[in-house]
Amino acid sequence: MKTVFSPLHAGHAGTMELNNGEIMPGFEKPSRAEIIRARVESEKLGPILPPQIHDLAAAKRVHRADYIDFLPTVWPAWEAAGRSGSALPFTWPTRGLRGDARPKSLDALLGFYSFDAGAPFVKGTWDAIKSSYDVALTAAALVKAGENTAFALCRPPGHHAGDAFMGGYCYINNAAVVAQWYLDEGARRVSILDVDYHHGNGTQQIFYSRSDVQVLNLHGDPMVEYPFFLGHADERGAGAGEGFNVNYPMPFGTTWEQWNASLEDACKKLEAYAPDVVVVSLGVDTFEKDPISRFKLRSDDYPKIGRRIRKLGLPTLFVMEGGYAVEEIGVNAVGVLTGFDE
Ligand code: OKP
Ligand code: ZN
Repeated sequence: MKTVFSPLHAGHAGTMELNNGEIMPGFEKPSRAEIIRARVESEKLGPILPPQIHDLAAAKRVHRADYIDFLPTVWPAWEAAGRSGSALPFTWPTRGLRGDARPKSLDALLGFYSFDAGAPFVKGTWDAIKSSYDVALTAAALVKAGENTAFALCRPPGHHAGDAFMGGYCYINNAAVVAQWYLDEGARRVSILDVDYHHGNGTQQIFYSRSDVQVLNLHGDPMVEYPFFLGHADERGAGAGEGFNVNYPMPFGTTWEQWNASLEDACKKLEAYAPDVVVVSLGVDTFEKDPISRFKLRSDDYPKIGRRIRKLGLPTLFVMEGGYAVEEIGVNAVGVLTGFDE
């Protein structure tokens, strides 16, 4: 399988995040993508291609235009204000406040366009976001052109980003962008299978009222796990989208056996939906040694995921999302891909 990768992700570096009451270096760091890229090479998965540059029209098909236009302005405005460190919000228009009146100051806009303080900006962040988007669209085009699969080695990830909000390391929802792009290119139905440990709240929000994108999500129970405020089993879609959103929240300590039962059910629902193409939001933070997650998958489980997805017999695009056990992230992510390619 071909991989699409851009070195521009590396400028999104030196970020900070609030974790357990301390400001610390971000878990979502450049070495993640570099180690996956190195493993793609050493496993001889296939060629690694640079992305083609795209305009932002495809992003604006799933995100609000004012949100997308805001993203490249953040760091220049932050720097112009004489600030350094990471540009982060500290206040949000939650219940009881005005979420409709777009404010003017940068601090207010950061809160207006986010749901948490988990999407920091440094100097290279916008170029990394844009490169991640270009990587996703370029890999999507390979599958459209006839490859049975491709790997979009995206960084930063995307599945927490919604129509007009960032959060949880995510800015542009790459999986949502390519799903919509396939529809715009003539696909009738697309399935997004999100196997990242965290619920893909952004992806769910974007497609919640629609029947042309089926969203299947396997994740830690939001009653006890980030992003906490979405991802319950009773969220099944709304209106025309009723039945096309499926959540599989699972408890801390979930092992392969239990996780695989959810995957199997999701694959059955996917097969019944019979999409033209499958987009996999590929997170490997379900791994037993992941530093911020609580599932217990092992390295030899990842090829099994790839094999099961292959059995669907559908054109499949893998889009990289999370995974923070950096030492094993290459083995685990590429394990899914080699399992698919066997
Ligand atoms: C992104 B993806 C406080 C804990 C919040 C945010 C996790 C975002 C995960 N530092 N952690 O789904 O892998
Ligand atoms: Zn995750």
